[in-house]
Amino acid sequence: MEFKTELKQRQEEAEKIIYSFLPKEEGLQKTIFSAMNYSVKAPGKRLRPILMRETFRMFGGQDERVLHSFMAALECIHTYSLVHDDLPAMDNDDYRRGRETTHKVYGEAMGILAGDALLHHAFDTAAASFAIPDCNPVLIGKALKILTEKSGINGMVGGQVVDVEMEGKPLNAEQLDFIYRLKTAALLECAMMIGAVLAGAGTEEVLKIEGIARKVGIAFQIQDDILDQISTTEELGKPVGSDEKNHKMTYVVLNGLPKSQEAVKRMSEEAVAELDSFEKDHDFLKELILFLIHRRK
Ligand code: GRG
Repeated sequence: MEFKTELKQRQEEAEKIIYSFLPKEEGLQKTIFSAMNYSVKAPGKRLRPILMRETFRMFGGQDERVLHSFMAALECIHTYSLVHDDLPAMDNDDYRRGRETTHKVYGEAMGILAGDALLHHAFDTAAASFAIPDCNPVLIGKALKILTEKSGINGMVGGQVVDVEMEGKPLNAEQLDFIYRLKTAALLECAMMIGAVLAGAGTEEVLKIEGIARKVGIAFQIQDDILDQISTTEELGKPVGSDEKNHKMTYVVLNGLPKSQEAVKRMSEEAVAELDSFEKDHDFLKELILFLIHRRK
């Protein structure tokens, strides 16, 4: 099957799984359920759940029931971060994934609450997997720890804090690397590490996967910066030139476009070479990482 057809199929499968964990829009608080579902159902790439599932498969994972809970949980956390990132107090963006942002549709207070609700829903969804018959509670515990760490103060939130604090200030390469590693790469590390853990991979293997995902994540953020400069709002589904508007120092500002494009390619290829060294079946995962080098949205 052609890669793009296969990717679309996996995105559809991921969406079906994720949507099955979303709340019903009923009850007196139904506005929050509706805002959560609006945010998650906006057409995203579903990269993190797909990476999780592909890594799970690479390590020979079979029973996907627990995995599905974590795929949904991670997409809820990612979505909450986007909803909060778009708020007036942060990037103040009106469009995301080709639609009006959550706070534009539901108001700022409900935007904040929808992000909060998605974060809680994520952990509720992941923790509920302990009740799956014949599950392995030790592996679920390990996966929960990764989910918490990578999304929290030593992961995504920590990176966002430094990003916000450093706005309009000059940054050196080391500081920028710190922000990219925490703000963006941490959730990709989370995806691939949980996939590996739930499939029963060993500690050394999970550590190696973390390093691989870090490279993919940093390359992904640099490509995000590149697209913010060279793409269009129509193609991206969100405003371009947002980094300049927010006086953000990015890899592209620091190193220029050609060097940034080179870095995306180099890091992605290094990640793929390290994946190859596992000598496990990972054809789609490999193609996906290489596809991200040239992604247009
Ligand atoms: C705690 C108040 C509070 C806010 C948290 C942590 C945070 C806000 C924001 C995270 C920072 C962020 C948005 C990082 C950028 C990462 C990135 C490139 C996101 C876009 O990911 P894609 O392209 O999005 O996978 P789609 O829409 O395809 O899912």
